[in-house]
Amino acid sequence: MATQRTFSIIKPDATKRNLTGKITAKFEEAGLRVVASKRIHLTKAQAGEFYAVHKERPFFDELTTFMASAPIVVQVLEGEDAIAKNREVMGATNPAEADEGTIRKEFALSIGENSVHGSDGPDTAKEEIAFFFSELEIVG
Ligand code: DAT
Ligand code: MG
Repeated sequence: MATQRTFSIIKPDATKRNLTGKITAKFEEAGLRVVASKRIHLTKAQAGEFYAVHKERPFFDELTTFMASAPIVVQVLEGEDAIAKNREVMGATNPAEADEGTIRKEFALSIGENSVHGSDGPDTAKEEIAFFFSELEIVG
């Protein structure tokens, strides 16, 4: 597996609790390199655009309200098999089902306030990176 890039969000529940550094350290310890990073505050409409794939789901309103409730940190992570590796470090969507040592096991508050987002495949990684970053902002 070659070097890959994936897209990550440190979500509002985590930025509010000042966990940006602790979560970033988990990525770095797993061999992922932060090659782009910025702190932003989404509008609810922007959160809806980003999570458009979930717009028919019952939790869509809760999800987009939450994602616009406080700042987030968006990052591009680079490394060997970065997409799968990031999903591994994140842990299961529901923290009650997440493995020991994962970010969600350690930090997530609930299935909704689950501290991190990570791309689920190469196509979504590409789309999600382009949603937030220009090529000039990504420095490998
Ligand atoms: P993941 O973030 O692990 O890729 P997902 O893509 O299925 O999970 O869902 C996106 C986000 O939506 C998830 O991180 C939190 C929220 N979500 C998912 N299922 C939910 C539920 N049953 N209740 C509330 N929020 C939920
Ligand atoms: Mg997902």
